[in-house]
Amino acid sequence: MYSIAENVRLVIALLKEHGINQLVLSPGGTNAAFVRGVQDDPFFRCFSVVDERSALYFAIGIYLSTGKPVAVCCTSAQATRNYIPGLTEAFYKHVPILAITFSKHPQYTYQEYMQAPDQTSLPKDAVRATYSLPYVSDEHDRMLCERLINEAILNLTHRIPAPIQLNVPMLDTELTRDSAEPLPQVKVIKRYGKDEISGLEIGNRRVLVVVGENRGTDDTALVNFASRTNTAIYVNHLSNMQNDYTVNGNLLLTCLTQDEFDETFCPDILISIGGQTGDYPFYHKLAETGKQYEHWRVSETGDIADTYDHLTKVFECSASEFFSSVDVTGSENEYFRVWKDAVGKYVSVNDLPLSAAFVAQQMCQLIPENSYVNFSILNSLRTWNLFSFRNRVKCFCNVGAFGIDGCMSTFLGQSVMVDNLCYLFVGDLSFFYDMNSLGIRHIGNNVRIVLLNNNGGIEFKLGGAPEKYANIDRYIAAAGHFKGAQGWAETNGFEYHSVNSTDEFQQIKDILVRKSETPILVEVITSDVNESQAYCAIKNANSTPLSVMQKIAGRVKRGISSMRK
Ligand SMILES: Cc1ncc(C[n+]2csc(CCOP(=O)(O)OP(=O)(O)O)c2C)c(N)n1
Repeated sequence: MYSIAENVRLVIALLKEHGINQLVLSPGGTNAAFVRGVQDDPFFRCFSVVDERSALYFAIGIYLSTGKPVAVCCTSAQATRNYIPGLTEAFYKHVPILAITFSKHPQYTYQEYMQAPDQTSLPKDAVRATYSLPYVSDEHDRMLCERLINEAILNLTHRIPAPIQLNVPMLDTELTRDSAEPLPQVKVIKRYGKDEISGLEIGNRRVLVVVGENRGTDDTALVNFASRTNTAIYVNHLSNMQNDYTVNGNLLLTCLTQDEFDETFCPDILISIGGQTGDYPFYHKLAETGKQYEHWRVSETGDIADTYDHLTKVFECSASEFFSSVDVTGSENEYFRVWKDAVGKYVSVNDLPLSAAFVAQQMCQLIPENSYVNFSILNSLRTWNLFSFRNRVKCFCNVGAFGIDGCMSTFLGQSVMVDNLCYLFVGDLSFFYDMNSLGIRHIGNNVRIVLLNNNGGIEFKLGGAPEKYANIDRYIAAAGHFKGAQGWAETNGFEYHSVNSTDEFQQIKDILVRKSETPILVEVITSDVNESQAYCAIKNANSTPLSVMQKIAGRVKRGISSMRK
């Protein structure tokens, strides 16, 4: 019998999956739910030590004899404090002890409730990290809990062994209630070093490599890997990668239904490299699929980032090391062709109204080779990812933290260090937020700013009903704040142009790609209705009927996936 508390059940299940079976248990009430579960489970070897100070030192002794991580467990209130001396010894001795502490539900901490002191305030040289589990009320709590327990256990032996705290909150009403239900199925995350890569089985499984924000990784090993496996490489502008196996699939994913994606495009293995993708369509399709697939993350820091809730393996190495070490047997690459065929069906939409999309459609054909292109976050990036550049350019966006506060400063900092033409496509709230940066005196003549002034944040209205726009404008999209950039741009030495129609933009666009004596700012005056119409027109024109997708699907022989989420 195991406790009905889901966080306790997950801890026990994952201790078993990670092979941690040596437990030192100290008596108490709040941790009794855990103790009842492990004491009768033959997987565990339990030791009872009453005094928590002694229990921790006892656990150190077990580790010294076995070389295997040890878990200790105590109740709430003063018990955790008494782990501190032993944890301090373990910290400086590099002993991997998982201190599983229990606490009351956080609602009760600092509320003069009985036995509810803060359990997560251990000294910094007692544990390397503290993981506070949530009380599990829904599926999101459950996924967080699962990931944190995996992460805590992996952190015990990451590079240099160390003690780790895992705190489990409990409701008093659940302390004594068990259930005959077996332990839950859990997702186990494992971390591998570069020496553990060869021997991995890829076979002919469908591999989707997704390249997040990237500034010039050598893709030789990746291309070689893709040429010998059933692999497609998903990129967007921030991937800054283009080779024989890349597909810019953002428009496709924007237009596909989830069923269409699941049926035809969902991989068996997703391998992520680079930073954030900033790609919402990609995220939604991969996170919301009903299909089972494994996510393997390749990261030099070995950090556990379970972006799509499917993470099973983390490889602590560079992308080149990973792709040159994986054993590949040679496989027909039908998966890449499925993506390529679908992406090849894109339709270009004529007669877009004046909008960010219209500007992107025009400029993607014109921006010269080797230019630097910056997008302000969200809408600008989303729009540009629907188009492909004719020439090779370098793309950037502040997708680290998605602030509208510093797009222009970042862009200008970059521009002063190069001679190449540098473009920023920026919305009005982002532009005016960071308008002081236009006064930076180092700005060069290579700067081209295209300000899409649609009177507020279209982000919050896109795809919504126009009759609701006025209500959104008041405080959410923040319309009506800024009156135009001409004065400020000219004050700061910019050549300024205002554009009010598609014809005017057509007439002026060439100045953006020519050399000039000053930096240039073009302000495109548009509207929320135009923006929304343009976006929907592109989406509608490229929404492929399911029947066509199913024909494509018929050509795909899917490998049988033995994996579970
Ligand atoms: C510093 C900061 N504050 C608030 C936000 C929330 N936010 C995200 S997008 C956005 C609107 C951006 O509007 P605009 O720059 O005009 O671009 P548009 O969406 O109209 O293209 C806001 C306020 C943020 N990302 N960063």
